[in-house]
Amino acid sequence: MSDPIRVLVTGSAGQIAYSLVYSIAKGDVFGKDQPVILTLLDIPSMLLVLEGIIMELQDCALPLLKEVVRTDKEAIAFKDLDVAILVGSMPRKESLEWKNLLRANVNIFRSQGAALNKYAKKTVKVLVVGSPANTNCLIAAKSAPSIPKENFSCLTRLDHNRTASQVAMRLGVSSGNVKNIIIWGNHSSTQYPDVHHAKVTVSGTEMGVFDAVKDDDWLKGDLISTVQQRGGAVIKARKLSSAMSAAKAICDHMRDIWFGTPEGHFISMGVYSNGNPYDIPDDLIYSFPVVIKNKSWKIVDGLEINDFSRGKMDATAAELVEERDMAVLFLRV
Ligand code: NAX
Repeated sequence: MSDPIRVLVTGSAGQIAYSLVYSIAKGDVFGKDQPVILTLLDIPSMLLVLEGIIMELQDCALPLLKEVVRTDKEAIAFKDLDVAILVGSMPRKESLEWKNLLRANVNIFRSQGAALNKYAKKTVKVLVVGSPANTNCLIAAKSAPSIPKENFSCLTRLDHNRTASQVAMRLGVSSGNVKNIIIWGNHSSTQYPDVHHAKVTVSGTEMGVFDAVKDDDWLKGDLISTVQQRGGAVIKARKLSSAMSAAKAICDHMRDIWFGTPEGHFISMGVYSNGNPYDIPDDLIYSFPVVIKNKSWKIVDGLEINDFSRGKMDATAAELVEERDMAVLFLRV
């Protein structure tokens, strides 16, 4: 068995982390022969909750789990990390204006980026989940100049999985038969779930999703709005935001970073936009189609973009530019 890797989950007293830490500790992400040392970071008032989570992890009797550390201190949490999954962020509240929410998150992710810079391994892989995930990720990356920007990504895999599942349900096939969905842009309601390049296997034959579904209005209308609004729909029904599906998406995302994407498949994740082949502005964390090999991602090049897609890709980019510009202003003060 190899040496244990150090994995941090922030916001670990929260509801996503409750599903996530179990999956990591039982080997669903880094493999069945990779021991892990888990660090759980949350705010001071949540330390007792973390105590309870540690007891439960112990009671799971998981052979790959070598140690669990709970802390509210960045100097402990970020030390020698191989992987950082940043889930905790300032939650949205009706009383909190969007600008002030962004300001609070800039402060959290600036501080955590600086802690990564100071304490983590330079090879650390950082996945940002806490909303607004793209901009939080950009701030963390900017605050960690000694770590390559390519090591940072943000989660849009939940949106990707939601799209695949909607298409699969529409055709009555398994979601495993759908591949190469793209989520472009921001993890927000401006995101663009794009199935122009997606493939589905129906009765043993692989074909384009447009050819299989034969309903362009649905693919360019209700499918997109359903995915864009899905988080809100889950909250309305469950009175809580998506947690199990978010944890599953985090596992999918990190497992693909660790082991690579299968030949002929691409997936969606928010990555640094500099030098991208789709004329998206530089200096954003924007969700693109990527393939991953040897723990490095590459944006899939050469996909044909029609006018419909172009408009939606640019609209979500404009929102990210606005978020970034405001966040960068807060960084300076
Ligand atoms: P919860 O409110 O259940 O948990 C958040 C946890 O973070 C709490 O325990 C809180 O104490 C902790 N926290 C707050 N500030 C912290 C800090 N500075 N350092 C460490 N911990 C801190 O939220 P949960 O449902 O788990 O969601 C977590 C985040 O994921 C939210 O921001 C949510 O909006 C975001 N999501 C992002 C998704 C994505 O696809 N990118 C999808 C799922 C989810 O909505």
